[in-house]
Amino acid sequence: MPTVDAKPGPFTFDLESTVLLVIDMQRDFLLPGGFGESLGNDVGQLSRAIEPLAALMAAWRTAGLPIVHTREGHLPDLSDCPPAKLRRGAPSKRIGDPGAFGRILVRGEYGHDIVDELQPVDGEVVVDKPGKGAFYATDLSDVLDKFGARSLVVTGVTTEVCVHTTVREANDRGYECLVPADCVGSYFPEFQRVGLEMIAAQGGIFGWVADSPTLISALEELR
Ligand code: C5J
Repeated sequence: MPTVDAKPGPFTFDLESTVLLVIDMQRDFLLPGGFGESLGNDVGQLSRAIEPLAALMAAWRTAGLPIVHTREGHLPDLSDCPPAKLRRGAPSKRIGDPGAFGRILVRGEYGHDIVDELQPVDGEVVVDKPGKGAFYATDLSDVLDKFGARSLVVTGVTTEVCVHTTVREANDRGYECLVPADCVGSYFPEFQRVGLEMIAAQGGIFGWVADSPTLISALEELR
């Protein structure tokens, strides 16, 4: 079984039961001129994760391992968006409002979809989620059961919001989670640092943190 150097200690995983989860690498969050930037965020803090994540996904596919993507967003009639979430933020920049890439975080819109560099390939599952956590109101548990997953490599954006919520949900469900630090991103450098520290603190209270080159090397050594 491959083992990678990680914090708080080595992470060993079984190739037969490990899924790469790619959280919300959507244009609305990542593209210049889009929703994320319109909120005053520096999208460059997120886009720096694209290249390492693309390399990890390529290595994962070469190893024949499963990748599951998620997208945060809502039905066009917004019936799956709680009023409290809908009211959040400045008017004209709320979920469902027209944005530079279509209605903000609405399924089927250009901005809701995954950035070109990280598009799923045939056979990869895409889970649409209305919340921050990928398990809430989705069939992710069933999808992971079909893959026999016990360990998850969790990547994507944003580190302290949807990645963290999903890692916490997964940890409570008994999955062992590894987060490659260079494959997750936050608009806020401080949240990125602290978010990663929180995962590995207290002996790995939520999981493990490593770097993607270490993980890719572990996969390549098996070939
Ligand atoms: C946010 C996410 N930050 N995918 N969504 O609203 O982290």
